[in-house]
Amino acid sequence: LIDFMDGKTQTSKPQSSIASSRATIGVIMGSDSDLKTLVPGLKILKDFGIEPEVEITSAHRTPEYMAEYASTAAARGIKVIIAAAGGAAHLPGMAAAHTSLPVIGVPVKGSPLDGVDSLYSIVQMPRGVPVATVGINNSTNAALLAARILGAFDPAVKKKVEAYAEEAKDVNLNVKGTKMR
Ligand code: RP5
Repeated sequence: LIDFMDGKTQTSKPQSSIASSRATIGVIMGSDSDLKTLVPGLKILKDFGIEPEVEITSAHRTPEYMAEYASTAAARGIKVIIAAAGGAAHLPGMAAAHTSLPVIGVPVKGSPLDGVDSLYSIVQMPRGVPVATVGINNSTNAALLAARILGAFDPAVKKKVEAYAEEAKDVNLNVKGTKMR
């Protein structure tokens, strides 16, 4: 379990069983080194009042735990999974192979290939096993996309998504206005 706002992990060891929570979004990552990349997205979820379930589940180092996590997520009440990984980034795809929930992949920039390796690993899924892939390190868009999916069924979340977009519009107009002067 991760104290994500501090960007620190309490443990990176695989859990033998997954604690149940009332989370609707599962955020998983291949390593605790991915956590800092996810913090902007986690902050958005927090601002929206969405408490995610945050776990380290490596497709390579802890494959059984990764499979257990993904295959039991829907039964725990999770509606969307955000999965971040760098390098040979198999976690989002493997998670998608173990669940029918929507999976959003976040390619993490970390290797000498600057995240392009991760982007290609995540985006090039075989037909039939979709992963919605956001830009390299773009946990913000992953969180917003997850919130939009929840918002399609939850009017309170939809309102927050719309308010965020309105605020972004204002900020953008103000920035542009400043530049033009
Ligand atoms: C991937 O390998 C992880 O998602 C991480 O981005 C990358 C490097 O992991 P560490 O060596 O930093 O643990 O599986």
